[in-house]
Amino acid sequence: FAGVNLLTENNISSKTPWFPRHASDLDNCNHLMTKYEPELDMNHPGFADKDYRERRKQIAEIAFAYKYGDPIPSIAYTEIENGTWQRVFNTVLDLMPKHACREYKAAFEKLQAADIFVPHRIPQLEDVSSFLRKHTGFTLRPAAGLLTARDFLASLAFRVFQSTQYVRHNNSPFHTPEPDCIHELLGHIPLLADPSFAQFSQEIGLASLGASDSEIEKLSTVYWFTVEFGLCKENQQLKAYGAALLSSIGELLHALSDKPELRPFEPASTSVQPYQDQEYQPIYYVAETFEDAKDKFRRWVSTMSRPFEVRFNPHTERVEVLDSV
Ligand code: NLE
Ligand code: FE2
Repeated sequence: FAGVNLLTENNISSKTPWFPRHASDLDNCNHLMTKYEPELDMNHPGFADKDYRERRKQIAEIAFAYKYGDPIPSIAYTEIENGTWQRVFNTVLDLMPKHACREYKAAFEKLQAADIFVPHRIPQLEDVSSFLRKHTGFTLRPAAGLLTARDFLASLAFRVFQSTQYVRHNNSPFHTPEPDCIHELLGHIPLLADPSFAQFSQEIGLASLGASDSEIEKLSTVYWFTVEFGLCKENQQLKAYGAALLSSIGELLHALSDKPELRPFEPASTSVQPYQDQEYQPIYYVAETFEDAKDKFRRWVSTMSRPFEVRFNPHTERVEVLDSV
């Protein structure tokens, strides 16, 4: 690292937004967006269901109390919750062979072999976290709901994925606009066990540390159109790798129909494409491969304005700040 100096705290301009330096600082990265709270949103399927709202509160308490280093508490999921999981799980089993990318399928099989993915019960986050740690060094933290983009992306820099633990309402198993543990588990977990994809996820996170609000907006848009809703090619055929497609049969079939518009993934234009998060997407972006998406992403990130660089030290779980060269 000739020509690169470690910066001290003082070298970072006071205009730089605060960001976590150690994985334990993620205890402060749990700010929620309130737009999907069943309590506040009349259109939420749980709005009129008092028991459902109580249950959500109970599970949210676990995330609020959670501190770095704690094991993630288990949840005794109800029969209804396990039933919702089973319905979604079985449809994923049906559609995955034809429509999911190869990396997803390979990791899915490993999760089945480890007895983590089974039809009749929702996997516990602690078991999933140990599984991921062995494959890519990713771990999970429980999150109470949809987090701000800045907090969520920051955790990825540490190979930490903040995961919800509650279950979608049993009235809407095949599509929900907000994240829930079925989305995290069936959508995100398999690819977080893939080394190339894990690396891509971490790089988005690293780019977000100390970034301006408008850059955070661009990075979360890239995240939206790749990690959440991305399509890729395999032998001339379109496959899904986006988590929100793989956890929602409704949207997966829509994405692969002739209805939406498909565009090639180009970070400069993808990052400024407005999107909505209530209904199926009208536009999807297609990556050649994860490696190609990563290369394009790296080139684009290097044009961002941040006056320093960061690297993650996995031995100390610390982010080191470096002079730009
Ligand atoms: N629409 C997805 C699903 O139903 O699983 C969740 C999206 C979370 C961003
Ligand atoms: Fe997600």
